[in-house]
Amino acid sequence: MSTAAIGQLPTTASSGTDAICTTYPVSVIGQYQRLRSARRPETRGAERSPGTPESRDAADKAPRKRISAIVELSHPGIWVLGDLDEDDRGHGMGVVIEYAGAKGKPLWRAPPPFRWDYRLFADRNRQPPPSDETIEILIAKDNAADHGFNRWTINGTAFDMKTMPITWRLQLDRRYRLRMRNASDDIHPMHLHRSRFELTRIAGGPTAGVLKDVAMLGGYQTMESISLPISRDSPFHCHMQLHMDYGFMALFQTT
Ligand SMILES: [Cu+2]
Repeated sequence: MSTAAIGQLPTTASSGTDAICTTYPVSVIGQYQRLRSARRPETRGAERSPGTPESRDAADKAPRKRISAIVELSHPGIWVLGDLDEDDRGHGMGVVIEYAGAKGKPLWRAPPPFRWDYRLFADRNRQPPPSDETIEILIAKDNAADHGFNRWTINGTAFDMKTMPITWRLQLDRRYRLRMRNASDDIHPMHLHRSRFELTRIAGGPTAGVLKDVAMLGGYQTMESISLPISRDSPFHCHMQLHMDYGFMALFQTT
């Protein structure tokens, strides 16, 4: 899920400076760095933050889910900027932040308990536009069904990469609500290729103004979005390669 490794390419910083953290392929940061904002409305796939930047100790990250953030560096030393999960972090999900002149081994300091919520970035004054039609998307897993690998289905069908069937035929002048229901315990970064959607409901609550092309769907959760016009021939899939390769994909054709 990541190409970063602890000890690889240490980032040197001076005390008190801010580092623009737009490309770190990591999930979460320790309490001695603070995530100050995540915003760039013009960036495809980034959280759109119409209000005041939020300050957080951590951020959620997934394959191809991009976050534009500023990391405040105000505690000299050598720190690990990495995944909250100790096992994943130990296998390379992190980078070292090294202040100029600091000596010693990189330290990890766990942040306080943390729960990510896209609604941090919502526009509370916005009413999402109505949809012309709802597309129901039920995601399920068949454990070890394909030569020992898990097989993934959307509405009961594992996508066939050889025949590439059209799953939904849409009209360009219609607006679609995508209702994604996750009948598995895995988290999936849901991706609509070449198109974006606006989150309208997540984890049981309404929201508006968050534009994404990748959004995390939690285990056994439901997420709804309103599509902006969906581009012609847009694949819709989980952005974890193994899930996509084993059936977790559908194809929209818009005319
Ligand atoms: Cu997945």
